[in-house]
Amino acid sequence: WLPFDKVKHYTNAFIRQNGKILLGYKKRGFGLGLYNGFGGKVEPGETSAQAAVRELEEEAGITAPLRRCGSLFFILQGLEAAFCIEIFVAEEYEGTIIETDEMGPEWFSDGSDPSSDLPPIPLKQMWADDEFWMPMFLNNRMFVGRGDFSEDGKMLKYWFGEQIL
Ligand code: 6OG
Repeated sequence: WLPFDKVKHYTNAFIRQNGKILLGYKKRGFGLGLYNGFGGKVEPGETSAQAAVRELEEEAGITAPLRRCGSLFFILQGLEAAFCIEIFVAEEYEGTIIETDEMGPEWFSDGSDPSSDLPPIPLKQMWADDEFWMPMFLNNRMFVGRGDFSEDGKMLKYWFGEQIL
């Protein structure tokens, strides 16, 4: 049973390169003050892959050959629609990374290079679901998951799993 039967589609994109991962510090709107990949709402007539490329360019100033690596489904108490978020990744990009009104981009260590002097992925300053799927993501696994959030942003119930190939 759910209090609604509508869903909004979003994208979220990460760049990983040489033991580094690019995150953005969200400066406004939903998820303010949290680090996340770059993304937003899928517009009418657009595929999620097109939206992922567009949003990365709007929020970080770069283009990348993004591919989908995961799918997340969330319900948040108090909202009128569920969220479906497709996660994308690329190992290369074109252009110069810029700070925008929405996002402050920063590189973090993805943990694969112990001698890296970059900070580790700031899971404490990210959405509560991320610590469950981030290990699969960092292992280059495809993943799917669901999280049910309370109105004040706590994840009450969840399930995350790796795709069997
Ligand atoms: P705009 O405000 O830019 O889109 N997003 C979430 N990401 C994670 N990992 N967990 C959640 O838990 C999320 N809720 C939203 C999707 C918001 C951006 O934030 C992501 C979008 O990339 C509930 O339109």
